[in-house]
Amino acid sequence: MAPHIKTTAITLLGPRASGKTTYLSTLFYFPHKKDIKDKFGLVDVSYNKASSTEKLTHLAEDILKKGAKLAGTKKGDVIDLPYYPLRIELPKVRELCPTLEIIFKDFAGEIFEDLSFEHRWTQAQVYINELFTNLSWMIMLTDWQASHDKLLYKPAFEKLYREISEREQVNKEIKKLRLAVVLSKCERGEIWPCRLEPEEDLFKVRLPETYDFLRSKFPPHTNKLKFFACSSFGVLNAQHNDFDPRPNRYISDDGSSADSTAFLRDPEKWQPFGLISPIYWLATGKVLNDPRL
Ligand SMILES: Nc1nc2c(ncn2[C@@H]2O[C@H](COP(=O)(O)OP(=O)(O)OP(=O)(O)O)[C@@H](O)[C@H]2O)c(=O)[nH]1
Ligand SMILES: [Mg+2]
Repeated sequence: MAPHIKTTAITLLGPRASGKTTYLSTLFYFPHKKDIKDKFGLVDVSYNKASSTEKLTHLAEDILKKGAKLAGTKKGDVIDLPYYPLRIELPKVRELCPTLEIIFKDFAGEIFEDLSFEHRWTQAQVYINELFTNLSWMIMLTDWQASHDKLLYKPAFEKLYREISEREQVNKEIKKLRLAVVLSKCERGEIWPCRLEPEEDLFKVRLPETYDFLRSKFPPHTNKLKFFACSSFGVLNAQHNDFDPRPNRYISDDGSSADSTAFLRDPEKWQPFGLISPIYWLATGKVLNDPRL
């Protein structure tokens, strides 16, 4: 029988502005719980109000809904890396595991980028031990230009893989490591129709070098790697299937980069997509059968 509660610590990693902190704040805020209640029961995401998590929900209120600018996460000191505990109740997935207790550690994007470039590895080195304190990694990517695929993502994964295989030799626990690789901001028109089969329709097609490398090292039968798509913003009217799949996103016209200034177009229709699926798989090794979670 599946255990009733699973506790999992997750390392959240990915390049700058890939949407990691926004993902966490959306997850904590969980704006669409009433909309998915009929199918899933009242999914509850709760957290300790006194902890660092309080500021994540402010972020959802003040920045995403009202459009203030979100500052990137600072690299900071290894011992000061922010971590966020939360509990997710999934009343209607009883046959698997209805309660997840999760601790997220949010790594600044700069750290992932340090891994990509040989001359910056010494800077990354101090954080690498910290990555391995958790055996569940969620790696969030967002761009798909060939240059990112080849020069940013693949080299970072090569470096991480080398570390994983070296450490496995001396610490057998590391064989339990699982990687959820997530394409974020999937409300974008070109990729929204591909969100349901992210491995085949997004990663294989849009990020072929990174995909081939990862799959060659972590073949499907190992169940150590899975690909996901998510969007913290979602589309308008998502509950009516694809009736109005315009991105629920507004990009300010003040001339600043779209990467750092996107916010919600209609906060009343906030329906994020795919937030819980990668967490669930990391925690249990099993797939939730509805990606809206
Ligand atoms: N379109 C869209 N934009 C998003 C989404 N999630 C985040 N963003 C925007 O992406 C930008 C970067 O988001 P962050 O959450 O700060 O990214 P990060 O990965 O934490 O970045 P670092 O802290 O620098 O590593 C912000 O302007 C967000 O509003 C999404 O689901 N869709
Ligand atoms: Mg951040």
